Order: sequence, then structure tokens, then C-alpha cells
Amino acid sequence: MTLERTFVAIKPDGVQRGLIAEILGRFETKGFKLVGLKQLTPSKELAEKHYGVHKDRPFFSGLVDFITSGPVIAMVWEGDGVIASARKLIGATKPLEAEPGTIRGDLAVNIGRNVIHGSDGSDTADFEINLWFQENELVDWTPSDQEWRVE
Ligand code: IDP
Ligand code: MG
Repeated sequence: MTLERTFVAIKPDGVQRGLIAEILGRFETKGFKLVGLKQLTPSKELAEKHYGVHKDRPFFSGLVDFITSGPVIAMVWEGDGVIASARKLIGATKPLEAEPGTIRGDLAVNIGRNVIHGSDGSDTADFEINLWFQENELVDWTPSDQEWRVE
């Protein structure tokens, strides 16, 4: 069992469309543990760091403008295999190619408005968690059903 943490964010379109509860519920009902949660409108500096890997792509400035345009729900989820599982729950980057049953497959149509972000690996998860959260904003707790979990 590899206990992991990943960074997930509901983008401004997800917030504006009233999808917060729907999206949070996908992770909660799957069985992952919420260890960080806050709402903020990201600064340009934060957005540019977060999407730094895409800085030479033609969509970069539009992406930064969009992600800074309104409130985002930033989250850290913890669990066994949560990094890859969150990407599966989220679905493909292009919502029209995302499988039904995934968040993007069920809730989005446009690549530039694909409602959610999730870290794509353990290095990016560490980087993004540290970028978006202070250590004291993350809560260590033990769900009372933890004893049911088996290898
Ligand atoms: P991901 O969010 O599935 O990890 P990335 O390739 O890392 O996808 O791209 C980051 C975000 O940039 C995407 O979620 C999407 O919002 C946006 N994006 C990616 N490719 C394009 C594009 O070709 N046009 C417009 N926006 C794009
Ligand atoms: Mg990505």
C-alpha cells in the first residue's frame, strides 16, 4: 500500500457552473480522504507557476487568464494510489474524448473549460501541493472506517 497525496482543483468554470458538490462527491464517495480544502482566486504568479510546464504553448496566456478569472476550489486528497486514480476519475484532457463516468466525460465539452485539474504524477503532486498550500493548512485525521481497509 502506497499512501499518496495529490492536488486537485475545481477550475473557475466548475465553480461558476455550480459543480463543486458534484465534483467533491466523486472523490469522497470513491473513498479518498480530504486533507486540504480552500477557495481562492489564484494570482497570476501562482497560475504561471502552476502551469509553468506549458509556458511555451499557444494556449498558455489564455489558460492563465482563465484560471485567474474567478474562484477556484483547491484540494488535497489522500489515499492508496490516489494520484493515478484521481486522473482516472477526472478523465481525458479533451472532454469529448473523456469516457462517460469520468468527471470531464460527464460534465464538460470544451478543452479550455474542462472543469478540473489533477496532478499527473508524484513529483507534480508534491510541487503543486507545496505551491497551493501551507503545511498548516493540511489536516491529518483518521476516518473511523480506516480499520476496514485491507491490503
Ligand atoms: P491536464 O489538465 O489533463 O493535465 P494538460 O495537457 O496538462 O492537461 O493541459 C493543462 C490544461 O491546459 C488543460 O486541462 C486544458 O484546460 C488546457 N489545455 C491543454 N491543451 C489545450 C489546448 O490545446 N487548447 C486550449 N487549452 C488547452
Ligand atoms: Mg496537466
